Amino acid sequence: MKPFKLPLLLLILIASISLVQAQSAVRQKISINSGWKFHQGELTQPFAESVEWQHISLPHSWNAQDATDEEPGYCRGEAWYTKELPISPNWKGKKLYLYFEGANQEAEVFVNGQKAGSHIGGYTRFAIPITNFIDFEKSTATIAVKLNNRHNEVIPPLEADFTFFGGIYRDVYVVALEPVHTDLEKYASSGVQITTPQVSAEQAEVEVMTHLVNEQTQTSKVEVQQLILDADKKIVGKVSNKLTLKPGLAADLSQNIKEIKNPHLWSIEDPYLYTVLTKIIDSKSKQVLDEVENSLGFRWFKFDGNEGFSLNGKHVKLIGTNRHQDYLNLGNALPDALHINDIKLLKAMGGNFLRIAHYPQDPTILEMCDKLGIITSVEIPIVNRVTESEVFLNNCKRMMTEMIHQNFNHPSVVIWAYMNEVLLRPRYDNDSDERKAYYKEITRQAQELENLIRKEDPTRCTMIPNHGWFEGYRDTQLTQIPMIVGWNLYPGWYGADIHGLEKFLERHHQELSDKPLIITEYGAGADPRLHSFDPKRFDFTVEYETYYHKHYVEQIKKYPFVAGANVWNLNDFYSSGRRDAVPQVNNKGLVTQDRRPKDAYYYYQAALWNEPFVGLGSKKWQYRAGVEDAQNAGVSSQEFEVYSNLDKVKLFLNGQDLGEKEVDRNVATWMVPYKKGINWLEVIGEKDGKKVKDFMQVNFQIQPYDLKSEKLPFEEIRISLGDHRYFVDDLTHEVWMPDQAYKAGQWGEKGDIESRKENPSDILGTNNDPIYQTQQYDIKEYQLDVPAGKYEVTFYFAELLSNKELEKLVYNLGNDTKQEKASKRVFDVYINGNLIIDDLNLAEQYGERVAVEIKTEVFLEGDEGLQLSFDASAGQAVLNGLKVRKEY
Ligand code: GCB
Ligand code: CA
Repeated sequence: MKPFKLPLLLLILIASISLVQAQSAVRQKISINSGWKFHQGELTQPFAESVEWQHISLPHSWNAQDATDEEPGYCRGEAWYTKELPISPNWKGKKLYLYFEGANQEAEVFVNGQKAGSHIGGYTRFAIPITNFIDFEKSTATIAVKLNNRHNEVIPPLEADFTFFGGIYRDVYVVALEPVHTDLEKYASSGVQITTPQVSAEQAEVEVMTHLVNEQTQTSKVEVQQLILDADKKIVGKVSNKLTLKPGLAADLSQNIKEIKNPHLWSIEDPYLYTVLTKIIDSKSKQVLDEVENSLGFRWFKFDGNEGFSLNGKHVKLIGTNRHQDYLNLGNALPDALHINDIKLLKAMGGNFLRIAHYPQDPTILEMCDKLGIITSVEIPIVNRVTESEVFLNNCKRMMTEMIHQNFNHPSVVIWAYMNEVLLRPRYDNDSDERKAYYKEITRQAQELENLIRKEDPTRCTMIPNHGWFEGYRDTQLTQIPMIVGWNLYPGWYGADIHGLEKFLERHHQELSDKPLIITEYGAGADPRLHSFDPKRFDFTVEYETYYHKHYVEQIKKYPFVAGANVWNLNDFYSSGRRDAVPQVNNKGLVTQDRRPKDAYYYYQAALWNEPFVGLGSKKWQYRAGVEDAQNAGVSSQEFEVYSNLDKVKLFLNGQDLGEKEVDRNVATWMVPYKKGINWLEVIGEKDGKKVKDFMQVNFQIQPYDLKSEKLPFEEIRISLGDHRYFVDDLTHEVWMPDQAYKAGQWGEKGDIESRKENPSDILGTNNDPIYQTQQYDIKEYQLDVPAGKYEVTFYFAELLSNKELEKLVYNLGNDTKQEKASKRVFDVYINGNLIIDDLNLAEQYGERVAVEIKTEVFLEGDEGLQLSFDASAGQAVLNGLKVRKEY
């Protein structure tokens, strides 16, 4: 065989690559997510043969199903995980750890039957040393984790508007280290803390603090080397120090690299990252004992009470979202790819800001924010209330310290936060002495946490996010203690007047003029199945959500002292106590639980993008229905919005030009004359010769203006009674129309159309809750002027009133419907005088809040149409929905 010669260039390449190869063989970190077994429930003898185990892989959520079914509540208690961990012979003489990225929320870890360690808190990482429990004679070690997600008064969060899933729901690793290493036990961090004591466009200084451990029995002489690499992995800075490490001790070493000339700054538009490579080298043998890598971004920032936020000396308005970590049907157990997608989704929206609320999240989140240029705030999960105890406070402090150490080196992080709306659900009676003492205790705890952050990380800002009770937070000092005040503001959602927003902001600026302000939350709920051309507060239509956000974005942009704002929320998320249009879900997301954008998401693209943008409104509303125009036979005209950042845009319907419109505050509006069946909509905008487009298909069902029309024969109709909204069934694509007062030739309510009821409750036995959540109350006659023929008529009922103790619907703050007392309700239903349903008693025959669907067939010989009548012998008759389908 001929000797193989590498060309010189290639040799150089290989050399420079090997120089910076990140994961050295020194420090081993391998995931152990596969091959676990799971047991739900308590175990006194975990390894008895009788124990039943289920095969699972991590990440794992044990409530993925039971937190979303129709049974209220979900399992909160003990469960066990176990796994046989293969032991590598290479691990002999090394220091071994199990490294958990997150387990909710009290964990005890056992190795070969012995307790190796424990951790409290569901959202921070932890590293359990296991070396001493391993038998290197054996090929495996038995790992067991006892985990509990019960309510615990000393562990935050105590209560909150999200579901507390249980499980080892993030990655787990084995980490194998040489006896001399950076300290993983320093709150499960990398053991390296990087700061930039001085940074400008011309020059930067880097300080690297390394926490070292020598777990040998003899003294170790080492050299600690810090290399700063640019994005091309070229060395731009270097420092090295010799050190003698005493046996069994930890030592901290601080090293400075003074002159990085013309640093490439990290910014939102250009999130340039350097790498700091930390090496511990044995002075004698020159063997590398440990090597860790951290990213580094050169940037500086400022929050100002008048001027808002600036990054690297340039003013920027921070606009983005909050994010919850769950996903449709997965609970909290997401593969990394889904976390990564979310940050891409935020970036694609034009967002530059993320409030990671209400708890620290998967490590990929901040990695992606660093990479994509998204400014972040991270917080510990104290939500709604505290417990007056030192143990509680100490747990909070521990979480805070873990959060800071674990995420310290991310240039994207600029704020550490704590205590979300901590005055929302106070303990004790109003005005009682206990209440006053409780408020004092909150202030004390806040001050302690504040002091802790300032000590652990003086390079960042602090923040407390409050609910909209100005006096309360001011008087308890919670607006004074942190550096930034966060306000969660919901005027126009929970509060009736949307302009309450401006009043609140101006008040803050007047009374707390030097305090930087962030709108840490604002949002409105929307179920993508619900639509309206006359959207109303709390109706969960996509259109109301968009309306709400338009108003907020305008105000956020208008006030220079508003440093930033975070939509609540990027995604819809599970909240088991909620009874909205989708029960057990908080649907204030700009995208759904499976990350399908709602209109407001596209609106944000128009409002935030710098590149030319056009987007069709209600792009996901692909099945629509409407009444034929009075003047314009065969078509039905409806309002249609386009979102854009251009001055003018053009809309086409089925190739026909509907004209050019001016864009006013990112929105242009047309009346679109749909035809029956498939319609194509296309919008075109142009800037500097560059065209941008968007298109969609709408499948339109037209109700004849005269139901007896021969040109446009009647086929079928669905009406949600007591409702002003359209509802599209996800599964069947059937469109439910809003109800109307009777119009001759058409259909409708013959009595008082205003006699309606609605009740946001979980209607059992259906996914189409919104149809049943509204009803026509005290209904007497309903008429449809359909032509002769054979019809299938379907009635939809639900008893909305209940005397059973309602679960406290704490989060439905803005819902004005009073819970009325139920009383006996019995009624008959007739079609054209014939008795169809006799003595219907919904509560007794089916149960309260149960979806009831009853269908029948009728034959109409003449012109009489369908006359539905209701006759109550007790209480009032009700009807929630109606479907009429012509068979022939
Ligand atoms: C808030 C809370 C958040 C809730 C949100 C809402 O102010 O901080 O946890 O989910 O309101 O939707 O009500
Ligand atoms: Ca209804």
